[in-house]
Amino acid sequence: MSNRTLVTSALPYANGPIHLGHLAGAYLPADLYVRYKRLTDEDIIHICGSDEHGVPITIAAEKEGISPQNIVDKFHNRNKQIFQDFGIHFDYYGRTSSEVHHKTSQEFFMKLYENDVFVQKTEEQLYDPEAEMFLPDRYVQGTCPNCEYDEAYGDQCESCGKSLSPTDLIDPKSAITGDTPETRETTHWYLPLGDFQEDLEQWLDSRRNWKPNVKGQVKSWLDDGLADRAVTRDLSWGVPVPLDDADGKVMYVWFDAPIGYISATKEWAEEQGDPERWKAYWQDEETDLIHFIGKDNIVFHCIMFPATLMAHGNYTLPKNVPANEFLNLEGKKLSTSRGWAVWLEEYLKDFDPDLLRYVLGTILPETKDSDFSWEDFQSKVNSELADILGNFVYRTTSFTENYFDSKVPQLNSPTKKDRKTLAKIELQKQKISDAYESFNMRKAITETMNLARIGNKYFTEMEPWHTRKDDRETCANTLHVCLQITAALSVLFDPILPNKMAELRDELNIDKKLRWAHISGPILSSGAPITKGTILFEKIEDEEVERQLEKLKKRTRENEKEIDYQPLKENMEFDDFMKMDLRAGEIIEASAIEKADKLLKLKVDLGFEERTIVSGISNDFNPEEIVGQKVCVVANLAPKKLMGVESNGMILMGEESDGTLKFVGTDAAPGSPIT
Ligand code: B3M
Ligand code: ZN
Repeated sequence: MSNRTLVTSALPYANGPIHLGHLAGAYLPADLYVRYKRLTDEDIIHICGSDEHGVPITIAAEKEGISPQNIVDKFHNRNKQIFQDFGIHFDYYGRTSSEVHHKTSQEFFMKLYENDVFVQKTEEQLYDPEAEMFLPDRYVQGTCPNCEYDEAYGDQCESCGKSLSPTDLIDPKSAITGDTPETRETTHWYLPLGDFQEDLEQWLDSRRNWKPNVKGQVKSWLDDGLADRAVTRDLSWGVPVPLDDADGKVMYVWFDAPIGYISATKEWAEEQGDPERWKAYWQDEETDLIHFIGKDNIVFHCIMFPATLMAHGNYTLPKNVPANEFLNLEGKKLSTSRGWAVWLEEYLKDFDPDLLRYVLGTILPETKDSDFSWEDFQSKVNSELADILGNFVYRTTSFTENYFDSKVPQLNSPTKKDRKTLAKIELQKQKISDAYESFNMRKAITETMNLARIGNKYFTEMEPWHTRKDDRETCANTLHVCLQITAALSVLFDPILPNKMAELRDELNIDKKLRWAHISGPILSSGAPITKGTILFEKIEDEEVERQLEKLKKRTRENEKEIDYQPLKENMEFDDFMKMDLRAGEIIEASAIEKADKLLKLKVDLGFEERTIVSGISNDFNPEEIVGQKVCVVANLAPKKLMGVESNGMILMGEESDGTLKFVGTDAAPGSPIT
């Protein structure tokens, strides 16, 4: 096992502030992991920074009417600060507009160019004559050729998850002028990913302990065969392509952004006064490179970037990419544009960062999408942090102050129960380590809280309030055991609750530099002085939860006022309508479709037969919850293949202004015509 690790967290676009979805996807799990590893004295650094290029930046700048530079300056500083306030610790927070980054990515580009890796192609691309520019990526929207979703972007369809080129879109429209673009010829450099297929497959096969959802997604990309990917764009914002014949061309943001991890490591090494040190993290086979990202970034980190590193040579490849799924809010998909999000800056005005670190940590979307609700937040703060951890620590320290003169009592002839309880510390420590090592942060947190549960139960069963009167020795042993557990908790909980645990270690007068190995203990020596604990966690009142919900709803109501309802389509003839055969049906089976983010494969009972229908509803519904759902089906729609599955019909859905989908239901028996 290596003992040097480089952890990277996805570089957030510097086009908006950080919200709960970002935290749950990459930053909190990465920080938990790094803080744990640091306690084990491993050589580990955590690198992040702002992604300051690409269409997301220029579109945001255009919306705000300021320059791209102004946008990135504003959000780089804001986001750096907010991560710090929330206790997400990076060894270095770089930015891709830095000189070192421009130089590093240009060196990469040139090395690949000189190695003859790129394919240069001149092709027709979409062009907006009024805006006088080509329309790469999100500058164009249209209908997805794969699933017919009509707001697909030029780089990806958010409905079926397929990655696209602008020219794939049916009925494309410029995002700048709304006009239908024309096509013009332009030349670009492509990374022929197919050339790396075999090496990528080998590399993936050699990786152990990956999350099945990540490995599955990468495997299915590979199974489909890899196509050429353009690594340059006709844009004025980005890292200029360092070739003579490349005027007005910059690198594709997904080519330069991951190289940003390397640039930031170089800047970190420079700051350490050891400019060559970055090489140990990037070029030494013994170093474990771990990328924490959200699931929408998997293809870039598991195919494109590794291929770039292979093409360059001399770089280590990622050891693991523990990508998370998405976090929903109050049962609905997060949407920053509609105000359906909780921004970190806003959260920190009302609550302590540690509370959210804990609660979010227990619901991280590690294997499937998960949901954050304020009610659950309140319940976990009150019944877990306050009632279990806070209560245990408080009753232990205040009892010690009141009846043992604020000193750790001696352990004399402990009973089997005392010894067994003490041994639980080591047992839990091991379980927690295993969970962190396998990127199972939720489990690590649950097992950490379980030690506080064990302590609480033991305290209650031992009834020290009785033994203190007639059995001093037993009482002393009870408190000794509870204090050792408290001390162990102050280290075990450190990755999760760094601020609160620093306070607790102060109260216990124990060394701030306590490491993971010390947990095996005993940490406290008999007779050592401790201070009576303060209440670590205050309970959250119902009114506070209501206030947060109201804030969220008010913001979306305000946003809703601005909603432009879709204009009505043209009238149609009665006879045309009558061609449509609508039937009542019932979903009898539902399952996810690999790699298709939004699609579910449904089996629908239509009375006279059972049908397979593919439906783009997986963002709103889990397969399990919709079995038994009564639906209206367009039953005579011509069959169509979606992501390799033949769909025979369409399920009618209502779509609310925030994109939330609701079934159009009917109580009629399956097969009944809907007229
Ligand atoms: N900025 C996308 C995102 O924020 C992108 C990540 C880059 S990581 C190299 O989701
Ligand atoms: Zn699609």
